[in-house]
Amino acid sequence: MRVSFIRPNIGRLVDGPYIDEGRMQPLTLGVIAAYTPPDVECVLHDDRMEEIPFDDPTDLVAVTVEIYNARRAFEIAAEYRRRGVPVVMGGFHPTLVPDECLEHADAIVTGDAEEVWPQIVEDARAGRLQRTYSGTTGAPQPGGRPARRDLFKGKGYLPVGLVQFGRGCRFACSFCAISTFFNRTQCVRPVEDVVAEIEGQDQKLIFFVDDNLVSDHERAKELLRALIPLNIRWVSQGSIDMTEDPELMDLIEASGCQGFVIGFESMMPESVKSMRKACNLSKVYSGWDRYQRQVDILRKHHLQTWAAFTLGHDTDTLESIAETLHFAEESRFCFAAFNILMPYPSTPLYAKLEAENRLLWRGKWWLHQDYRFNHAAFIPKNMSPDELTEAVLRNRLRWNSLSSIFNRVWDFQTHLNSFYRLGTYLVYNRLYARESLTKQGMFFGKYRGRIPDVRQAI
Ligand code: B12
Ligand code: SF4
Repeated sequence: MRVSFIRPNIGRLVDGPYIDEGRMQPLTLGVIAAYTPPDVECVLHDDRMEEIPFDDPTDLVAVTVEIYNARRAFEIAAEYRRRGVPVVMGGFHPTLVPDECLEHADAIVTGDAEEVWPQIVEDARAGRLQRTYSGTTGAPQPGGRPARRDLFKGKGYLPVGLVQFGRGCRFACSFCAISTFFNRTQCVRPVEDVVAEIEGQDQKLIFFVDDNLVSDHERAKELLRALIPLNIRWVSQGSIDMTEDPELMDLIEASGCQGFVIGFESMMPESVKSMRKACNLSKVYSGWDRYQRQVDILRKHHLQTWAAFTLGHDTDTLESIAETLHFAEESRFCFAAFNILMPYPSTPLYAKLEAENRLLWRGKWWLHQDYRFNHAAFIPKNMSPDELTEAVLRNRLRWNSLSSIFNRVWDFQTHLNSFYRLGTYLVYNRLYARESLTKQGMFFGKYRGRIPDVRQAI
């Protein structure tokens, strides 16, 4: 028996792929493959840079689906089902919007795959696939099975090893799909399993794909103590409240951390309150400069921060969005993501906007043929949807300009602290700049025509 694992891209040109330059190993599929019965052959197709060989013989297709690639995932599923091959979908989208995915798949899996996947393969083998399988949401990779990284070889992924310590997060930000999916909890693996999985790789840089590595400070400390002897460099995602725990910050630095993706979201305390982002409402620092003091702590520990912002909250204005750019430049962040606030189904934000009749694209922007990546999908309070799209794009264009990259590099605590950090700053800033501008305005799914040039847009 052969199972084909598919990672869909956001979209695809009719005459070739949109090449995703920032592509990372699809850890999700490597993990599910590891729980496949050993007599089954596993193959991996990554739509981000390869043609999918629809005519190659295969017995079962497993597609991982997020909201951004749902339209493309449904197109891929239709190709296989037309050829009589059953398709199973799993991931965030099938869990949060199951009925929609059931229209395009033979079976869907909600929650985690590890416990239910072996049964699904056996059911497919016996020709008795059920329509829905419910996985629990617990600690990743029970039994300590490492991901099937052999499937990633030769595909041209970035030289970064992806590893997961835990899933979920204890906070309940109103726009975030994580807190719905994991019900405001975080489940972590035994530290020794994580260490063994890192030791089994030849990567020098590890990306912990946790939603919030420091959701629980004490658990995080256990992991960090075990990382010190490994002498690795690592990056992850984490909440800014980490800066209020000096022991945690010392361990983060000592264990080889290069930086975190941190959700600052907004400069406006009212916006932060309205989105219920408790981790950003500091217990220690108050006043307009609270973020500044926290940023200084990150810099003191030489961390190269990737700051993430969600723009378009009800208290945001065009001025406050411009102010976000100013803050990010002043803070000399290494990278920044200026994201339009997106209504993800099943979140409190989505329910609120739906109740107020403010959703655009009939509430299903991810399926609409005219919706484009990084465009507003709801009616903001203090500006029009187009004004929001343009204001966020303006920040992104300015941030990715050569002059901004040049001005931000002058920080001896972070980017100029070592040749390695300077190299990271220069190489990845150019790569992410290209990547973020190429994706801007992409249509979802298969698209015939030219991709709009965003630089003309404003
Ligand atoms: C790492 C990561 C990234 C990495 C990419 C990694 C890669 N391999 O390419 C980076 C940082 C580049 C990234 C980018 C983006 N990401 Co991202 N990412 C993640 C993150 C944190 C972890 C994913 C992961 O590797 N998990 C580890 C694996 C082992 O677990 P898993 O994916 O959870 O899968 C388990 C189950 O879901 C299930 N399952 C999943 N797929 C399937 C398939 C089958 C067949 C079965 C049976 C089961 C199954 O079983 C798995 C094992 O238990 C997730 C959050 C999360 N917790 O998943 C967000 C997440 C998937 N990302 C998200 C988003 C929005 C994005 C961006 C669009 C952000 C942006 N605005 O630019 C971009 C672009 C994404 C794209 N499609 O191009 C959202 C998607 C929201 C949604 N409702 O779908 C998530 C959920 C984060 C969030 N805060 O909401 N991301
Ligand atoms: S802290 Fe981050 S991961 Fe946790 S709920 Fe808020 S946005 Fe989601």
